[in-house]
Amino acid sequence: MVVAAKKPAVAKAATPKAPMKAAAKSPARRSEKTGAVAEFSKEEELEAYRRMLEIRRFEEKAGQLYGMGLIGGFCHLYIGQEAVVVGMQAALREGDQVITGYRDHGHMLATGMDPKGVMAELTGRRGGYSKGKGGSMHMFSTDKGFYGGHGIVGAQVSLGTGLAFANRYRDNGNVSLTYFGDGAANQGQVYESFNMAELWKLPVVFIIENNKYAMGTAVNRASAQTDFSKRGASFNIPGEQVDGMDVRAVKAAGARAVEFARSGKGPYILEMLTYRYRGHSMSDPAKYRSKEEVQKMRTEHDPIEQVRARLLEKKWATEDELKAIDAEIRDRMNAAADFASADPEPDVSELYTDVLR
Ligand SMILES: Cc1ncc(C[n+]2csc(CCOP(=O)(O)OP(=O)(O)O)c2C)c(N)n1
Ligand SMILES: [Mg+2]
Repeated sequence: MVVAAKKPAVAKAATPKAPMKAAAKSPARRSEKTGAVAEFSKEEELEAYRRMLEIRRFEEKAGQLYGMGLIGGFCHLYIGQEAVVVGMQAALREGDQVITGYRDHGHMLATGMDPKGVMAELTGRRGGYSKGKGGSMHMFSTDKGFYGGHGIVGAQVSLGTGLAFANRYRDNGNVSLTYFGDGAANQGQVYESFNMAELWKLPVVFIIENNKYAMGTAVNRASAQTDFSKRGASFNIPGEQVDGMDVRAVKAAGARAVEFARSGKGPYILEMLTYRYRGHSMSDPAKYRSKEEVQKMRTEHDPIEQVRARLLEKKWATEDELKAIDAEIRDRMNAAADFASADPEPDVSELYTDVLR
C-alpha cells in the first residue's frame, strides 16, 4: 500500500544513484577463502576473542539452564558458529539492521543486546526483552537494530529484504544483514526476495550460514546445488564462499559486502562455511553425524581457539591474561543466569498486553 501511495520513491528505488553493473558482472565469484587472510591487529584479535567467548559462555549457560528445566520450549544453540556474527557485526555501523532465524542468541549478543535481558527472556521472566512472553525465538531490540529471531524457516529472508526496501525508500544509507541457514536456502520465498532485491538494488547482504545440516539432514541430501554462494546467479547477485570459522575472513568479506550494498549496487550473498557443535536444538541427540566429525571441527577449526593460538604465539597476551578475560566473562554470564532465575515471571495482568487479539 505504501508502495502504491508513494510512486516517486519507488521509482527512485528502482533507479539507484550508483552505477550497479560493474561488480555484479561475475556472480558467484569464489572468495579468497584459500588465499591469505588479512591479519588482525592486537586490538582486533582481543576484541574478537572477547566477543566470541561471550557468546560461547552465554550459550553454555543457556544449555545448563535448559537442562535444569528453567527454559521451556525450543532452544537452539549457536556454539561453533561464533565467528560469523562477530566478524559480520564488525562491518556494521549504527542504524544497520540484523535479522535471523531461531538460532539467534549469538546474533543478539553481537548487536550489543544485554545478556541479562536475553537470558531472562529464555527463562520467561519479567526482565526479558519481551517481558518474558516471547522466549528464545521472539526477541527484538530496535535500539540495537535486531529484528528477531524467526521460527518459520526462511521467513526472515523476505522480512530482511523488506527492511532493506525501507532503507532504500527512506534513503537512509542503512544496510540489512539477513542471515539464514543452508536448509532455509531451499525455501521459495528466498528466491522471490532475491529477485526483488536485485531488481530494486536493495541494500541487503544475504548471509547463508552453511553449518552442513538442516536439523538431521546433511546439505548434500537436501540441496541440488551445494555451493550456496551461487544461489543468486540467475538474479545476477554476486556471491562468495567464506571460511566462517575464521573471524578475520568473515570480517574482510563482511566489509566488502556491506560496502557494496551501502553504495547502491544492490544485494550480495556471503556463504559462511561453518559448523554447529551441538544438536539442532536441545532435544536432538545428533545421531546423523559421527562424534569424530564434530571432534575434528572442534580441535582443528574452532574459531575461538584460532584467535587464542594467534594471541599466544604473537605474545600479544599471556595464558593468565586470557584466563582473566574468560573469568570476567563467566562471571557476567553467571550473573545473567542468576538474574534470569530469580526475576519474577510476568504478572497475569500482562497476558494480553502487546498481543494482537
Ligand atoms: C517453514 C518451516 N518448515 C519447517 C520447519 C521445521 N524446521 C525447523 S529448523 C529446520 C531446519 C533448518 O535448517 P537450516 O536452515 O540449515 O538452519 P540451522 O538449524 O542449521 O541453523 C526445519 C526444517 C520450520 N520451522 N518452518
Ligand atoms: Mg543448517
